[in-house]
Amino acid sequence: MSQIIIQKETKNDCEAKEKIGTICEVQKNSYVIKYLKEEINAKLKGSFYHTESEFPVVGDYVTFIYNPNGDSIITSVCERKSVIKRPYPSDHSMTYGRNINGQVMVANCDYVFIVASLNNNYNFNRIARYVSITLQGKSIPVVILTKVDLCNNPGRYVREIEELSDKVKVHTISALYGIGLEELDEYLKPDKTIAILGSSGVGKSTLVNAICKGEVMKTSKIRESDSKGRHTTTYRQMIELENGARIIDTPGMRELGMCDVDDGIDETFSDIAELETHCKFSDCKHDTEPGCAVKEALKRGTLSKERYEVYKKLHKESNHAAKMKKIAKMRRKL
Ligand SMILES: Nc1nc2c(ncn2[C@@H]2O[C@H](COP(=O)(O)OP(=O)(O)OP(=O)(O)O)[C@@H](O)[C@H]2O)c(=O)[nH]1
Ligand SMILES: [Mg+2]
Repeated sequence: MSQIIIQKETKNDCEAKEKIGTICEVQKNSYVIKYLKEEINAKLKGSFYHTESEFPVVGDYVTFIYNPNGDSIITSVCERKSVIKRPYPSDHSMTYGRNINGQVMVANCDYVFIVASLNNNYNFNRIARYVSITLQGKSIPVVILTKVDLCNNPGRYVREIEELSDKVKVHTISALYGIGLEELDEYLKPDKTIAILGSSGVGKSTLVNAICKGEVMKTSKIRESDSKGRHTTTYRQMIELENGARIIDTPGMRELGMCDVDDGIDETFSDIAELETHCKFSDCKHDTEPGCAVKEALKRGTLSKERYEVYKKLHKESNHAAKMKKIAKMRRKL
């Protein structure tokens, strides 16, 4: 269909008219744009390299000038409705890098599937962190606990995630044995975009293949010695399902660092954020101050100590990121 449309246009028409497509793959300096049903290779317009404009990421809508004889040219990135961000790999690059606000990994996702496997990979703090980052970036977090076929007591983990936040849904699945997959249909609707995030080896690509009912992504066995994955997926890739839903498979991450995501943390732990508004002093540190609603809830047992510790730890990290950003801003002004 799209091919017909593209072929009908004369060369001059194609060069003159800007089109809008979606970035479905990024590799070093080359991009693949999904335009109708076509995949079009593209490069960035030179001005991207001389200005502060953000480079496109998978999920971005971009304007481009179609070139039937070679790489098309991306001219701009459309406004993003949601992002998943992380800090640049080191404090150094965060300070001197082109964007001190952090590195956008994927854009315009309606849902983020936060994938953890139920064999040695489950880590409550890590999931809380992913949820906060997702909410901060304006996507909806969905926790997917995979490899349920290898776990005797999945209910324990499900309850823990349900108690983490009322903003989060949780599903247990086995992509290998087709267990629980039908529960995901509610997200896989036409025009919805879903990013799949999680550590290497948890079964992200196996899940993509199960959803697509075919081997779209390469998968490989985890190491037997420590159950860790082998970083099989090496770049982010968007796959469109027949019904028009889009899934973005991503490489496994060792750790997802945090930018300043205070709002996302407060949204995740909305009960604690709400409690804080009842403290006598607005700048209460929940330490020795009188009239502290948080300490009172901890004493009464209506707030669990463990949950509060995770909340505090995430805020501490987020505050550090905010400080780094301030320093970077000041350095830029010098
Ligand atoms: N038992 C069991 N094994 C699974 C399940 N899902 C995936 N696996 C296995 O886990 C291994 C890793 O799966 P992948 O899909 O490659 O993992 P990944 O998360 O994409 O890993 P990276 O691409 O490295 O980030 C493979 O051997 C899969 O067969 C499951 O539901 N049950
Ligand atoms: Mg993979």
